[in-house]
Amino acid sequence: AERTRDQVELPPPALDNRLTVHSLWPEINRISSEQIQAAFEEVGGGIGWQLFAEEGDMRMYRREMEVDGMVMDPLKAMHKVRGVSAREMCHYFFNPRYRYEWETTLETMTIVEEISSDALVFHQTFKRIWPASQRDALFWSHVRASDDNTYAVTNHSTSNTDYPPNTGACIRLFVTVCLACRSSWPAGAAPTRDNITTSIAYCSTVNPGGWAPAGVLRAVYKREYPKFLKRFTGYVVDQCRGKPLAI
Ligand code: 16C
Repeated sequence: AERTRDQVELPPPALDNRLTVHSLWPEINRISSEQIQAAFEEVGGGIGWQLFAEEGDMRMYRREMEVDGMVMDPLKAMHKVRGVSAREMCHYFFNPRYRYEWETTLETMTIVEEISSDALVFHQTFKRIWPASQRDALFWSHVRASDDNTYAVTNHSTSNTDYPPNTGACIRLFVTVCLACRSSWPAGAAPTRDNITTSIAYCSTVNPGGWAPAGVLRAVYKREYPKFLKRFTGYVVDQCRGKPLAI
């Protein structure tokens, strides 16, 4: 029973019809496609990407960018994880049931709308970074299969009249995040936990939505992004141990 439940909730291999008739669909489709394509582009020859963290197979790059004195540095991270599939990675990233177990910046998470099995709208509040005000975010999240053995989750800020920005203690921030994963295994062999490798590309752009000291912000993300990616991938490997591989 345990196995059946888990399998049923894995990201669907094709789009859910309830999503494609929703008013957000054109935006969700366009932004997800753009993000997934950009995620797999190499940073090697790209202009302005600076490596700021490296550990094992993980590499993190950022581009320094300020708009009206606010730091909006785009981030791009690459990683390789053995023993789990792209679909499993995206399952744990997308499904809110697991979020508090790996997301350490979170204070609260509310599901604002269940659009379909592959799209949700979330309101989240984050831990406060001293001396800035606390932040919250409202974003849709969509998981999809793209190419062969490729799954991706895209998160992008949206609005909702029930959750107006900047009314309480929080300043609304704006986020575009994409976790794109591609699995591979030796040609001619069947995929197993022992021979599968998943390449991960994680891209994130956060607009802080209001003033926050640049130095503090850069110091925080240099510490928090590597911490997140190591913790999240380790979490998925732990969760999948002993379970049948889901491709
Ligand atoms: O992608 C991640 N998580 C997803 C599910 O939650 C989702 C979330 C996106 C929100 C990303 C913005 C996080 C802002 C956190 C601010 C508080 C940090 C507290 C630090 C502890 C004391 O897509 C994984 C997200 C990993 C986030 C790493 C931290 C990035 C900080 C960026 C700077 C934010 C500016 C805040 C202005 C005060």
